[in-house]
Amino acid sequence: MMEKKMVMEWARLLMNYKFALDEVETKLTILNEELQFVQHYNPIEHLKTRIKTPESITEKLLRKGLEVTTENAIKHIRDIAGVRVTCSFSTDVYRVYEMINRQSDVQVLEVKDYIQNPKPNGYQSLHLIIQIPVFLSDRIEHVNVEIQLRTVAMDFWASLEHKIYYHFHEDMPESIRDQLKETALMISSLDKRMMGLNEEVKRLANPLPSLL
Ligand code: 0O2
Repeated sequence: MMEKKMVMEWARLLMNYKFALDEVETKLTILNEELQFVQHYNPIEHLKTRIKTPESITEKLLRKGLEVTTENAIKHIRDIAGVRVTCSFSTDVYRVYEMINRQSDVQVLEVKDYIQNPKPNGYQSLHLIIQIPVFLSDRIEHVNVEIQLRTVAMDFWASLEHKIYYHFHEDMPESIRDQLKETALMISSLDKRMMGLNEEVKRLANPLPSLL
């Protein structure tokens, strides 16, 4: 009986995160489609959402030395619901961030700018923890969602690094570590070149009239 109650508690918790994720996905899709309509330009290339599995939540709580309860999950794990937003250029990353930040029902709780300050291994992304209200039948739940924003090139690097990390964990050979750092720098410079190229094309090409 006790077990059934716990299962229901976790199912409800995950459901709330799913609702929050649906809301954030809709917000981002609206921004992208509206900009496509008024400026003939879509800042977002891909959107991917995921909910952490109960196993992964449990593992993270135990790693933090915490008891596995829904209260602790809500309080201490801010990335149960996650959205990964891939943009063409880093200017788009910050543009999407600004648009989200301006929305009155969104509270930005935390910003980690690994683009301005990459991680020591070279990882780049802009991470936001936001909180949004989810309107349920009898109450409002304020739910945290992690948004990771990055360019296509940063995403290419991060997905390869993730696979490599999976093989070696903390014992990554130095030569691989060095090559990852080197390729991260190449990604940065590629992003800058592509952005410059895009600016030049915008200057030279006949723009479609903006509807704004
Ligand atoms: P998954 O499978 O993507 O969910 P915190 O969540 O704050 O306790 P941390 O590490 O300080 O832990 O958070 P941070 O730095 O914001 O990173 C969280 C997520 O960013 C990770 O989630 C990864 O998705 C991604 N990330 C962070 N660092 C790296 C990196 O070096 N390489 C790659 N490829 N991804 C990174 P999870 O929970 O680790 O995994």
